Amino acid sequence: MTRPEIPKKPVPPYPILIRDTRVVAGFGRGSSEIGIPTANIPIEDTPELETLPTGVYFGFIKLNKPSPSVTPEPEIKKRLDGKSEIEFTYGQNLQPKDLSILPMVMSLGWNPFFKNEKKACEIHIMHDFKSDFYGCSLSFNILGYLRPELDYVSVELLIKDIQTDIKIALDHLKLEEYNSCKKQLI
Ligand code: ADP
Ligand code: RBF
Ligand code: MG
Repeated sequence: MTRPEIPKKPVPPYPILIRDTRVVAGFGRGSSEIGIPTANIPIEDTPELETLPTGVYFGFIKLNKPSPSVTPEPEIKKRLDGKSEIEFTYGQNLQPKDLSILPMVMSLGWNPFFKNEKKACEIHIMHDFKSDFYGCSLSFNILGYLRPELDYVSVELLIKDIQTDIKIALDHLKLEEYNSCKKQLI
């Protein structure tokens, strides 16, 4: 695949700002099978995500830690496959530095490599979290398009492409015209 050229500043329709959505459970493959965790976001609540073409995108994300008085009690929920269970903590374990405006890459689509039957929006955040944050409320902006979704002959090649996505995203997000879009999330 030759990757599309990425402009040196966001060009319309970007930036696309998505406010006050939340982390839901996926299949649990991100961490276990590819070693790249992705916070899954519900598509059906967000018209911008329903109409956006499938593919890989980049931008910034801000997790919100609600005050303890309005945060639901931690809860155990079943995964999409109904098999394993996960704890929804609603972001109550997040540390102050986890709440800064962080760079991210986003995959929107059918994950052809895994033959999903449901379109998924998944965000990998370039940050080292010490705990999960299922149920956490968050806002993000989409600042550009990296490439189409692809099928792969091996999981290693999928991982390699995601690592390249991360590098290209970080290089562009450093540029002033992209970096200044952080202010949308303050
Ligand atoms: P799932 O299929 O349930 O989304 P993953 O294996 O993709 O499972 O793991 C995702 C979860 O890992 C996220 O919901 C989040 O709580 C946590 N997580 C930890 N570090 C990160 C990170 N850097 N980016 C995204 N999610 C992360
Ligand atoms: N899955 C695919 O099948 N094809 C892809 O091209 C693809 N690109 C991705 C790019 C990024 C930046 C991320 C975070 C994920 C991508 N995935 C892709 C999704 C990956 O298969 C998914 O995160 C795991 O299946 C865990 O749900
Ligand atoms: Mg995930």
